[in-house]
Amino acid sequence: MSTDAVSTRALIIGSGFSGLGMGIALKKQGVDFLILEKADEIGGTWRDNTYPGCACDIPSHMYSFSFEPKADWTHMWSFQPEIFDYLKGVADKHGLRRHIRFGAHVDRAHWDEAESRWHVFDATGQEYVAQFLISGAGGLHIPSIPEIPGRDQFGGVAFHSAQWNHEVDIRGKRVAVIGTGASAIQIVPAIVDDVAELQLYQRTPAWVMPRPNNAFPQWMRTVFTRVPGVRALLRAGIYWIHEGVGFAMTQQPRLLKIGELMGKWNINRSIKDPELRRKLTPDYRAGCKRILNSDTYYRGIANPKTTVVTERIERMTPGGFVTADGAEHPVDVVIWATGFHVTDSYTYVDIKGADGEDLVDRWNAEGMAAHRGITVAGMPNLFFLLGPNTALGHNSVVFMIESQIRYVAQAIAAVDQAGAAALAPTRRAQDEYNADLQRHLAGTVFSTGGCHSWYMDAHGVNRTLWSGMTWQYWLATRSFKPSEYSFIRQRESVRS
Ligand code: N01
Repeated sequence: MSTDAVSTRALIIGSGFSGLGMGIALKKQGVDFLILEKADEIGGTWRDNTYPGCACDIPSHMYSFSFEPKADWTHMWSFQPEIFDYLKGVADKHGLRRHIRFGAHVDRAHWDEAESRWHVFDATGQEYVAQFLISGAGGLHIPSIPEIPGRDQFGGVAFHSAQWNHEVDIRGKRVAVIGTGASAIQIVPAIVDDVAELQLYQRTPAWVMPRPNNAFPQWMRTVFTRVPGVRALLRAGIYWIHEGVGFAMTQQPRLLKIGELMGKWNINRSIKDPELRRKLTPDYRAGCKRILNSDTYYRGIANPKTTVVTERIERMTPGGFVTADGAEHPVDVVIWATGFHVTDSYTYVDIKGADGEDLVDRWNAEGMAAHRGITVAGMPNLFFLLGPNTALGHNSVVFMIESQIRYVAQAIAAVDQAGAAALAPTRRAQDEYNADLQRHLAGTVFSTGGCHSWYMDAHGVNRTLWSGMTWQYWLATRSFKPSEYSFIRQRESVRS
């Protein structure tokens, strides 16, 4: 340990919903901690994504901490500035800022067995030492831009949806949006009126459900604020409606046909051209990829300024795109709404656990897997929030994060109670848990729905989504089970 290393008991990576929620829990538990944040502000995904139209596709009364309700959300599905403000308010209220090191981009960490401590380094070389290391980095923060031949020759402006360049004036420009995922469907209607021409490059159409998102009238917000129980009732209603969708996705995929009828109705009410309707209608089961919701996306497409390009992009030129049919598409601005490095996100941090074992090598060889999505055999005192197989296709990930935070807090308490230095799940417990998880996933729409999605890794194994409903995950993580763990005293090996 260098002389200027910063020591604390727990290090948390990231200050989004996960990192902030974990910080609040550790504060309550009296565990000294530091949050390492790569940027100069808190907020994670809700700080980074500032694209026009950016909003949450889960209702805000559910997509918020259960212990920090906000009665006066302006919309059912709030826009990014309001969610960002909410998180800043939570950080301030709980006095978290003094626990945060901004500009600390973690790029490597190793477990020192003799000391039973993690040594963590940021990109500037600053060293941090802690007994517990908790990643709240999530899996949707490293932009993915396709390697299209000629991309570096493009003479216009190009940026990723999560790195929106607000210096660029898109008014009157020929703009290309690449991708038709959750980000793109919000961007298209938000910019179409401003641009001269909008080319939307679609590889796979999404199922997009209707979503009326008018602002809550003031009287309703007053009721949520003043009448006891109403807001909680709304949250419960939202929760169980989404769990109903989760039931269909994970137990009865055939029920999703009902959603497909709604999706088709959503297309038909805005799009009159039968050929365009055909292009926009998915040929896979709804839910196989993330189900999207918007009342404005298809209207944006119906705008005469919009062209949907379904031919494969072959290459880029200084002036735009050339598609597989040989057509040239001149553009001034390219917006990559092409998603994130998800199943390989772990390769961006170098983590070495017990006996110097490299987590990247392990997961490259075996696939990304953790015990209950949180801890990893051979990696003492390392915890993941929104780790492997804990993302959702149907409900609020904040619910999952809260379950995990509770579990991590219990694990830390268990180490202290046992008078140990560290713990790691046994290989057996982790393998049994994951074998069961994969068995359940095999019957879900994510596996059977006939699509290609970012839920799957390079080997076609779902390493991202939870296999059931969220209350089942809550049950699976509600109480920490010491019997699934090896407890480690200093200088002891953790291999089991
Ligand atoms: O990214 P995506 P996103 N040529 O990966 C296409 C969350 N989120 O940023 O489907 C042409 O979903 C790709 O095509 P295909 C949410 O969890 C949440 O939109 O692979 N196209 C796809 O259409 C979401 O799922 C909110 O065939 C290419 C698109 O790019 C996740 O973030 C809001 C291509 C990428 O879609 C990611 O959403 C926004 C290529 N070479 C996002 N490569 C909330 O409201 C990729 N594509 C909570």
